[in-house]
Amino acid sequence: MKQSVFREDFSLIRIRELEVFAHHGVMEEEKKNGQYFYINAELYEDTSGAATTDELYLTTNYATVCNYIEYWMGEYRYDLIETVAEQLCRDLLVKFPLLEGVKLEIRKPHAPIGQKFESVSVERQMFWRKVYLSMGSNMGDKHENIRMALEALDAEKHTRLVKQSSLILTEPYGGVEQDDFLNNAVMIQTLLSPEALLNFLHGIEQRAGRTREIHWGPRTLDIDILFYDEMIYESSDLVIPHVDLENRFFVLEPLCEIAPNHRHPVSMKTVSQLLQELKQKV
Ligand code: PH2
Ligand code: MG
Ligand code: MG
Repeated sequence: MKQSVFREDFSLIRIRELEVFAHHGVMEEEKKNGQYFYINAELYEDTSGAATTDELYLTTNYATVCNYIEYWMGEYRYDLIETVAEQLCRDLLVKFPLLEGVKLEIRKPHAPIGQKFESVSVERQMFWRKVYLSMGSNMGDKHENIRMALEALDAEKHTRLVKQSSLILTEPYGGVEQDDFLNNAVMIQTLLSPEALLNFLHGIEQRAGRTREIHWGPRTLDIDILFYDEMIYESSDLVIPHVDLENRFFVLEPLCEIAPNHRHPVSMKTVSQLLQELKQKV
């Protein structure tokens, strides 16, 4: 999605030096008296529909955005302009659904510091990230577990459910004797970082009554991150792309239904190619 911003049919709406009075700051006098802030914003979206039809409802109304920023800056009080930039990016992306990304500069020319200076500012950009997930359940009410997970994903305002595959029954993979799984794949958009998304997904698993006992054993609900944009990421508890996806029918089959042409960022093979290769291996 980040790349799509640079496609030719993308444009951006730019707001320069929007003046708003607010009370963000670390110093007591800043909190008490307030000061003027100046905001520069770049709003990324596909404006081609609006541009060809001349219809306002097909784009994001910059007047509404300016009003919202003014309201928002007055409504909250943060110590740091870092926090202001972060939270305002997030809230703009949630509030204005056509936006794919936002870049904000929060400028504070009257910050109370001893020296003469022009201004101090913080810049932050944030985009909706495209993420593919795999879900599986082989204990309890399997359909209900997956339905609950889909509902929870959609209910979180920093995550949007975009596409889902059909549900398939699969034989257990990995050598543990256990009941068949119900599996699917979904595409979401999210503003959460990989680690924050993982935490959120663990919370959903727990709500379904997941306990972590046997490795690869029966579970009420398992949600794995397959791809996160084109990111290649490794930490002690998360590896993206998923390390074993190319060996798993129960992942590739539903994924191929919703994203046959999506490319693995390391091998650069499409999902459909990976599935064909796995079929030939067995
Ligand atoms: N999940 C596992 C281990 N084995 N087999 C199938 N068929 N489906 C799964 O979701 C699954 C599995 C570990 O997460
Ligand atoms: Mg798993
Ligand atoms: Mg898991």
